[in-house]
Amino acid sequence: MQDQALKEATHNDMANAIRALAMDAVQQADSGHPGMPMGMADVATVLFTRFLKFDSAHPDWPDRDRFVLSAGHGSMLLYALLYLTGYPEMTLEELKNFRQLHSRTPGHPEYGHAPGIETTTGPLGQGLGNAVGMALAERLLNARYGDEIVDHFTYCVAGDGCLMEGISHEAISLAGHLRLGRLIVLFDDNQISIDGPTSLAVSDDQIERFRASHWHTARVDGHDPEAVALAIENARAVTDRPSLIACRTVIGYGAPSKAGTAATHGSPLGADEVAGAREKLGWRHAPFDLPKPVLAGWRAAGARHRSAYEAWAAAAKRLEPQARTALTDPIDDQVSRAIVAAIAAVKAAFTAEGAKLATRQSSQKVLERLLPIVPGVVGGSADLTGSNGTLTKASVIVKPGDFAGNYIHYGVREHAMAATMNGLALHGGIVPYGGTFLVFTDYCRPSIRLSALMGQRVIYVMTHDSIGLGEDGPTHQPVEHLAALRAMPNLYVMRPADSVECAECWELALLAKTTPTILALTRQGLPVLRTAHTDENLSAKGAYVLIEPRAPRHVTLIGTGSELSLAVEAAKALEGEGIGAAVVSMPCSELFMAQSEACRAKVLGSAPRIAVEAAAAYGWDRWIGPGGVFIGMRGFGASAPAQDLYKHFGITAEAVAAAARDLIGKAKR
Ligand SMILES: Cc1ncc(C[n+]2csc(CCOP(=O)(O)OP(=O)(O)O)c2C)c(N)n1
Repeated sequence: MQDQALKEATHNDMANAIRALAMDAVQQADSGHPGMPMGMADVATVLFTRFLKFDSAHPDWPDRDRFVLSAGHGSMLLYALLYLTGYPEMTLEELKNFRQLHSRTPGHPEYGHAPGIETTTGPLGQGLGNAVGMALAERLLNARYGDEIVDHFTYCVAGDGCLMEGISHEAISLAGHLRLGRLIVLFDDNQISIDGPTSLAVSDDQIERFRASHWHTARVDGHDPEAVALAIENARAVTDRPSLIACRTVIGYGAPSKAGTAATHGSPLGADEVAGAREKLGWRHAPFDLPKPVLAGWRAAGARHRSAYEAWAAAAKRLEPQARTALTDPIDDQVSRAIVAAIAAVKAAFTAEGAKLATRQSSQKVLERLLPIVPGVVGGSADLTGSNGTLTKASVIVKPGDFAGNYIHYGVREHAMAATMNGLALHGGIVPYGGTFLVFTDYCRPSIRLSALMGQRVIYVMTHDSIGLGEDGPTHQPVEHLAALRAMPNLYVMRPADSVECAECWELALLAKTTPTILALTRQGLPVLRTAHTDENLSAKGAYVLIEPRAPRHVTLIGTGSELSLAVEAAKALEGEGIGAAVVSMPCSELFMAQSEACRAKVLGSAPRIAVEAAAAYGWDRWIGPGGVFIGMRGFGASAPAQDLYKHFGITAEAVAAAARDLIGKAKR
């Protein structure tokens, strides 16, 4: 029955249904991008009706093919496809509410707004990076679970804009190197972007570019369904390289006077042009009205793989329960408990040993302990493995075409590393961590923002977190980065002060299901400040009192990371003078913000406050309050041994103690 319906609906009618929905929804919203969906309707119809393995009734099928719309402005293409193929949440009403508040159809596809939206796209090129991550996740899980459980393709629609973005270079290069044969990019080669023809700004030979990165390539007429189908078939057969299919299309296909021009890119076509397009396409139906056979054909496409889904579900049932859960939830309750127990043991050992360690080293030691108990964790570094401490004894390197490992050499590709990690997390079954220097969060930031916006558990191991890195100098010394990262919603910025806090922060990061984490770690050694062991994760509240003075609190010293020891030293000196100085450690201000007012007030107290952090002051006013003092950086750093830099910039225990005396004196006056 279903196959019959699919046979009876003609390709043209099915593609025109996408075009009509796109132009009508944009018209109704009076904003949006009709050109791209109209141009790519033929390619998408071929993909969704003949190849894409999915079942609209089971959008969470772990072994579904992934479809990533990297050219996110063409969101109506995706929404139309989800509606047509019968995803229950994507109703006609939602299409009519395109771009309206609380709809499932925002301007750009947003992960979590409706099943079938695999990732948030809009910032061009990010989707391509995510697709690389998904294709990599598929191979990694295939190596663990076998073909019966994980064996799918990742398709990505990218436009000229995606391919002009720098991230595309990194992503393409990484995918080609790793030989991700299950990745197929469909390039909407319409030679138009916003300013006009792409020839205004770019003249790359994309085929040659991809070929140079070891991709299989093909060029087709994107309006010839058979040619597109053959190209996809060929691409699927190439298993040792990713594939690019450059689909030559006409933007706004069907619009009588605007097709092929930038006028269709990002504005409604206008009533006359829409009417003309209906005429030209031979589509005689009212807006949002779809003839039954066409809708039936599409719905049949949405159910084409039902029996494959059922076969998969039966195979999945035969898995060990833990392995089955791990496919979608690598850190379930059982693994969470194991993590908590392991962290408590690591903390106890750190406290007992009392060794001075850089937090990047403590982080590595924690990972050594964690990796064997959390098999879903996949690490890596952007060519700073030794510096970041991201490799462990349990790490096995992923090599081109060999995906049995759990560690990725991302190369010097920070941006693609971050976008790939988003893809790994979004795919499910994997919790990614990856390292570089904290200063290069700037090179990852657009992807970090998407980790946060999508609520993905991605762990950024960012070492060399201040002037404390020393001789490499100001190009490598983060100053404003902590403040900039703390400004981002739904991102935990954790700056542990010693090895014990470092372990606690790892636990928090791994258990933060819907929030990414930046672990800001030191290059230089730090003393253990948590000298009394407790199983309790004191970092969980974001800040806590490390030292409460015997004398009444005259002043509260707040520190993070490497500077907490300066606060401790200052407090000791002040104690000798009869000044009661409390020391508050604040490894994560976001978590502290989430505490009750009463809890925060208890930690911070009512005495005057001094904060010390080898970074910019921005944001610290909130914690030191009016009249408080901040001791930190006022400009860029310099190249010198770390000790000299701390002295030079006045970030010392003596400076903290002097500021405290001054502040107390003022308070007394
Ligand atoms: C990083 C980023 N920069 C700029 C934009 C704004 N923008 C949206 S679409 C677009 C042009 C894209 O051209 P193309 O990929 O050819 O899409 P088409 O015109 O074919 O729809 C631009 C510059 C964006 N979304 N993301």
